[in-house]
Amino acid sequence: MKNKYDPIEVEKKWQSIWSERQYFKVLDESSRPKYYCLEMFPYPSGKIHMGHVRVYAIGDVISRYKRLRGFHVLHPMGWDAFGLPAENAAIQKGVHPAIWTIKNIETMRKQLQSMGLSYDWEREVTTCVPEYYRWNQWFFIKMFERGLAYKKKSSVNWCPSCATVLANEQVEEGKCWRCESVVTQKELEQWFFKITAYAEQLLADCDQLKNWPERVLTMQKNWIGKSVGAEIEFEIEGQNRFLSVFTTRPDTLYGISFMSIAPEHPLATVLVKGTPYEKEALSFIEKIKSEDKESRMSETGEKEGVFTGSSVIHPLTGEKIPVWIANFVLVEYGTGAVMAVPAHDQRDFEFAKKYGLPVKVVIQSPEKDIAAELPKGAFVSAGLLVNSGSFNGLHSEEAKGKITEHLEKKGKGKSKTNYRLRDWGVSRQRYWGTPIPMIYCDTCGIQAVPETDLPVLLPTDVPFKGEGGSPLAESKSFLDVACPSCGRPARRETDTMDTFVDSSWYFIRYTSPHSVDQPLDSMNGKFWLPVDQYVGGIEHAVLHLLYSRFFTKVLYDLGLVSIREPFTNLLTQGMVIKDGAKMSKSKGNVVDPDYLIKRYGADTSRLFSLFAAPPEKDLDWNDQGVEGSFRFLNKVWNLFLTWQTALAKIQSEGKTSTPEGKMLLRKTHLTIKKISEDMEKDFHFNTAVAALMELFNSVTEYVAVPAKVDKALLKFTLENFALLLSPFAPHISEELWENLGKSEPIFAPAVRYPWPSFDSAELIAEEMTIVIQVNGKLRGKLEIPFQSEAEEIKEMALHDPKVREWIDGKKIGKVIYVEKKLVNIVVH
Ligand code: ANZ
Ligand code: ZN
Repeated sequence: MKNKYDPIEVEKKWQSIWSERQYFKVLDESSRPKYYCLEMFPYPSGKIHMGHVRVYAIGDVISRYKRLRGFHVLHPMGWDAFGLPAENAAIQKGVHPAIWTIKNIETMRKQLQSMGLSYDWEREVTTCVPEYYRWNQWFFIKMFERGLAYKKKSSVNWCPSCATVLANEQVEEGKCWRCESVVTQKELEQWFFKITAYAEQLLADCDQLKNWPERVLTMQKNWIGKSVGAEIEFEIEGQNRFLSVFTTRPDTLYGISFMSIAPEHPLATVLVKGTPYEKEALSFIEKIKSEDKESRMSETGEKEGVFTGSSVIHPLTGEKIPVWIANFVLVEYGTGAVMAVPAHDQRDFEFAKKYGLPVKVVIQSPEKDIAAELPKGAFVSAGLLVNSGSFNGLHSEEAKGKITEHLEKKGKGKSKTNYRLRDWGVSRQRYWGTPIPMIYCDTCGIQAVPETDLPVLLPTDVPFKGEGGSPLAESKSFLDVACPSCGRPARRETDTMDTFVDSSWYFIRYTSPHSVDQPLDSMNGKFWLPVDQYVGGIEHAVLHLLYSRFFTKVLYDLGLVSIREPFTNLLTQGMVIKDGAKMSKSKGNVVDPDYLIKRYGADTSRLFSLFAAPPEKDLDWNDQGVEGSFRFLNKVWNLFLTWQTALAKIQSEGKTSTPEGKMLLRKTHLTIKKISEDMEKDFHFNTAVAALMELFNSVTEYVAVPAKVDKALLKFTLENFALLLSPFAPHISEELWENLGKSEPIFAPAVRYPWPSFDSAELIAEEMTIVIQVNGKLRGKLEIPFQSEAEEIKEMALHDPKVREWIDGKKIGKVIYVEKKLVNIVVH
């Protein structure tokens, strides 16, 4: 062991040993229990940042710990390699996206390797290579065949000056990122995945995800947004047509004072036709259509509308109800039309106030007079029905069912469940993504590319101008193809897939990364899936995690996997914060991991990021903290160094005779217990590291008088120390371990499972004697376990029968406990 801790040297040494001996290469079979630990793979932007260091350190601790516990651990890494930045770089700098991406991957792979992460690099998956994306295409075709991939018109962001479709990320405050023209909406035929067909399963199976953060489950459930209610038909006056609405409050049916429909509703233009309101209404429709949906829907947004000039007939009372067009009604949700009940819905209330429409109370609160409260706003809670004909007096909940039943009998309505979830639009008018494997033939229509012709390769002869439509349409060699049915000239689809498709199944591909003729080997899938522990950012709480769940269910139905849920446990790590803000280039508060690793080493960087906060909380960066972790590892190094020679020939032993030795032994077992528990439960790595630091302090105290040291015990303690430290700071731990005379490294994939176990007998230390005094006079004694807590000891003292004779009937004042010595009870 060198005299001075040199992390660079130690880390280089152990990284090459691990990799030369292929310690982390993992076979697809084992007699041991499997454990699949996965961190979300990165986009190859070119450089890792502290967020990466954090998430990959977390995943590595878990993987290494599980390995030491005897699990057969799959811990892979790859690249989410398609996407916009590569294409933007091509437009701006003229580098081909493939070259840019591969170069970035190479840099980032080196950076990750310098962190000493225990990946099986032979399983590396890169999504932008044909060997991977051909399976995206294959899944697409399978889904197309089952009606799960389909085409429909939908609006996209359009820059009129670049004449190009823009991704949402390319729209900055409503303007084009390149030319700053105002972005408009354009209707295009686009491909969709029918995720809505799985809405109910995706919702119901949330119950199985017991080890997902509640917050993520709530976001998923809200995103799916199940609403139970009724669809009700309203006859349009004077026409032989019906306007259908979706409502979650059929109990308020008697409180309708108008109808509101979306500007995009197909009946909107029909209803205004020939009425005096036609002109005003049509210009309103045009105006609203161009507005941003989010602000239209927001609670605080201004409610606006126009009267159509038409009315519908109330299905139960026969009253005439005016129909309005309103900006806050969305055409995609429900039926795109709403029965407005201003007394009991806040948006309808604001709308009614603004346009002077009537407000009718039909739900009465048992506590207060709703009519009197109305000026404050709508009464949206449940209550008892009033002004509702034969339904008066019923409670809202009961009335919902009764009224729906009644409407159903009359053929005017039925119960209905709606989901907020929309189908997943996967078409992108971009180059750097998976080509959608479809062909258009004038004679035969839309055809899937025959499976034998996969992959449909991305052409290389495409100019990157950032103008015009889909870049793929510029490549004649790509575009022209023979129709697979009739052989006549046909055209290829030029859209590419949303890159979320790539990341929806990469965790499955890791089980069979080299499979050539199928997306995965089913035996491997059976062995490894599901992922036991997934680690990633909360920003993926909805899209990525929902799409992955959807893909898993589709693949299950295709008979490709035997799991219905991909991730058993989910850990969402917090952000890395500095000076009160998330680290980012624009804030100028970034800490460069490369610098950190060169200056302090990977072990210090890992240790700090694990120690500074529990994984799921934000981590506040501070440079002193890094220094502190570095100093700690230095002290550890020096202690081992000091004892190296003295311990060289000693056989370690977990028992001893001196009281000091016993205390240290107990501390060691307590630390093993504490850290093992922290690892198993909620991954409290920060407290685990703190416990290690405490153990270190105990060792330092113990060796302060070298003559009294029991060397066999010290060796035992140091061995355990190195093992306990190893998931967090693996390189230095291997070095310390080796210097204790161990020939086999800690992480050798061994038959032994080196994680230490604690001896509960050692935890129950010998008893200690505590003297009990009452007002300073000796009145009793306690023989109690050594590690009893202060509160517990005071309680026992107060209940001791001998002591009770002196304190019963008196007023008890202070109870003072002097550590491990005495309790003094003050009575008056
Ligand atoms: C009458 C009513 C009375 C409503 C009342 C609410 C309270 P969720 O829970 O989100 O499903 N709604 C229906 N379709 C809509 C659309 N396309 N755009 C905007 N709003 C729409 O909400 C369902 C409720 O939202 C429905 O129930 C409808 O208003 C409105 F006291 O109908 B309700
Ligand atoms: Zn054809």
